Amino acid sequence: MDRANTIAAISTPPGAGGIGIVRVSGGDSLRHLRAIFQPHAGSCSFDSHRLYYGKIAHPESRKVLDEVLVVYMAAPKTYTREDVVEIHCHGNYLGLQSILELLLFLGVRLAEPGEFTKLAFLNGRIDLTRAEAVIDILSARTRKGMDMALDQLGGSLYDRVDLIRGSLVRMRAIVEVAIDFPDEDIDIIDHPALLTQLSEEIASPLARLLAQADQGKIFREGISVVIVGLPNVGKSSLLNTLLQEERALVTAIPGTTRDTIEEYLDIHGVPVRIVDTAGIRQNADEVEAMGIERARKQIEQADLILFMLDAARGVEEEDKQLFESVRHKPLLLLANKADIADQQESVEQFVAECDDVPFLQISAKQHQNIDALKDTIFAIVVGSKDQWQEEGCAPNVRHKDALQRAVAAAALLQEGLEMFTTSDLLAIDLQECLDQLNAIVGVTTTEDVLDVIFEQFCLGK
Ligand SMILES: Nc1nc2c(ncn2[C@@H]2O[C@H](COP(=O)(O)OP(=O)(O)O)[C@@H](O)[C@H]2O)c(=O)[nH]1
Ligand SMILES: [Mg+2]
Repeated sequence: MDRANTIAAISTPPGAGGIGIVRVSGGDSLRHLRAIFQPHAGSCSFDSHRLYYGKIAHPESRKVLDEVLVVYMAAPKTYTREDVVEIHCHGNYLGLQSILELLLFLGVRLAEPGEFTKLAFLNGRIDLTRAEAVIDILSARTRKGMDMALDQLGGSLYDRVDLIRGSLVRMRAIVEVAIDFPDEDIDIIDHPALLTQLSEEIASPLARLLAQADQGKIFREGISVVIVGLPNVGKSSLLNTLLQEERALVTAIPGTTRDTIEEYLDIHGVPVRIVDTAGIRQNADEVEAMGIERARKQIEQADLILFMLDAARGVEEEDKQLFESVRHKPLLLLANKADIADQQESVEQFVAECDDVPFLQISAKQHQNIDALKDTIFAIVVGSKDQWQEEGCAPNVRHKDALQRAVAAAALLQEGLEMFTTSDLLAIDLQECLDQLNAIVGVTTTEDVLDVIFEQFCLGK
């Protein structure tokens, strides 16, 4: 009996809630549960996957720690594939903490972050892409992001990688036969056929997956959009309109916004961090100047700048100077106050001068063209919506890195086939390509890579 191999953690977040759950996994789970659980019915059979009502009490002092529901789940049909016990308590962290401490006192070990999911992976219940999907489900900021993660948990990424692996394995079998019969090398390998297979079943699907990695990053991590413009053009009004709440102060007095304000917005499933800045101008007082300094920092980190003009005031020299200072960033030009656009001409002239920058007329106050603004932001950062929805797969940074290496190996393989290279050399590139895909699904993944992955989890998952 290896005591240290039974682990426990509080699986619900800190703070008060309706219920809180202590989770235990390992061969001694049931034994410990029996020691601390007093069933309401006097005794219970602990049938697997059944909920029992009772109390948790200290085995020696008999002190009751909480009134609970407990469930014992027998291996292997559990999250970790080991015996699992869950204790559903009142959602007070003090109560949860004392039950966890009691388990530790009995010899259970405190689980590391992500250890339950790591066990699910190590015990072969899920592959590595599915384990990573669990992280994404827990951290998704939009419904769309969560749906994508659920697809990945369902095997969307695994299946696509596995198809390519299958093709590589078939190709390797042919090449290995050729290695065994070196004299008949040329006859065994049908070069044109392998080139077609390489292109259709390996290189193209790899390229498609790689293309989706960038979109995956956007949906997973989101983007940062910063509203920039002179004081009083309507930046804070736009932030409020986008958020549909009065988040930032709006007044007719220039210099009202003195600090940067940021909030999250869901634009067609992309988590967008939208930042309202202090209007950048000369002759600002000390506090406003500090706000302007912060605005500059936000601008440098931004994925997209919404550069706002005031169509009622028109474009002045100071607008142009400010525009030049952000010209190096991805830009969307907005002419605000379309409802009272008295200086339409000067705006149109300015827009004509920078014809490579996308442009929209809006009214932040009257909510004009706000949907078009969201669509445009989405189109600039993601591309067309239809293109995305076709294939619901989102490789993460780790997958992307491996995919790039696999693509490079596939290119070498193609070159080798075209030049009738010897089979043993072809086999090297084939294996490299396969190794990279194996790393994605976790067939060959080193311990330190696994550590990095599971460290991203919170405690109790
Ligand atoms: N008519 C009109 N006024 C607006 C519009 N957007 C903002 N304003 C007004 O312009 C003034 C400055 O707005 P504010 O959002 O504080 O500008 P900021 O300094 O750029 O943040 C306020 O009086 C707003 O009510 C708009 O679309 N139309
Ligand atoms: Mg403002």
